[in-house]
Amino acid sequence: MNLIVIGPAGSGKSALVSSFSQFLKEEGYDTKAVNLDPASPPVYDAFKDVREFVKTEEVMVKEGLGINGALIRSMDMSLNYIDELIVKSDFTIYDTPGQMELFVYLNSGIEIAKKIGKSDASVCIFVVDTAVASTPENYVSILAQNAVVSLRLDMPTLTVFNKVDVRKVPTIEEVRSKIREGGGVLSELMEGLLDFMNVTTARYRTVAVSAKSGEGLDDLLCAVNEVFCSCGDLS
Ligand SMILES: Nc1nc2c(ncn2[C@@H]2O[C@H](COP(=O)(O)OP(=O)(O)O)[C@@H](O)[C@H]2O)c(=O)[nH]1
Ligand SMILES: [Mg+2]
Repeated sequence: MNLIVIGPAGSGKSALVSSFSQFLKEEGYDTKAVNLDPASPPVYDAFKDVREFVKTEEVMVKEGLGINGALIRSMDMSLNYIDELIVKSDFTIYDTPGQMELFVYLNSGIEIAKKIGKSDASVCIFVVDTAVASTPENYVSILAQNAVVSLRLDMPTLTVFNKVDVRKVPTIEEVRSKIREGGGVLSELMEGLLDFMNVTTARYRTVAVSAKSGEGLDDLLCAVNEVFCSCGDLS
């Protein structure tokens, strides 16, 4: 099975790849971590690393590009090596670039996701920093972003709230009642955006983890299995 870890910069994608792959190994699964971020060396033991082929800092120098141009160029170049970066194991966990826009909005990012998706049963783990989801405005924005990721990557997507060692995840009822308290035009918009939840897994359950303390990783494994079962990919 493939797990593609995606999410806003700093949400803890790489930290989660590290702790979840460690957790799965300890559970006895053959688990491999793959780094698909050409701009950052992995903070875990990567079985494959896109930086063996493409390093963003070198692209900047060689092609005389600024950081944004070099990131885009690096993604396009990474696509040429994707066949060498896909590995089969019980769980292969793919870490993606810090800036999720690179993966979600660039054609090369989408092509990479498609190639991974074709190689085995795949699920996207959308990682959210719980602190960022703590206001109703931000919570609904995150749900909307999550829906965009599912649509763009055409893959089942699991919403995972990270860093719960720092802050508790608000319940959907708490978010809804805060929106209603707020009143006004924006609260109508926000309540409408809450419907995005229906196209995300936050609708079924909240997966709350801490990549730092390891809390909730067992529940994340259950949630991953549930996604595969509901998609009919797990016999
Ligand atoms: N407290 C806490 N910090 C975390 C957790 N996960 C990641 N971080 C920190 O958040 C920052 C960004 O993490 P990183 O994995 O690099 O994020 P990425 O850009 O999404 O790959 C780092 O300073 C991590 O140490 C967590 O579960 N709890
Ligand atoms: Mg990272």
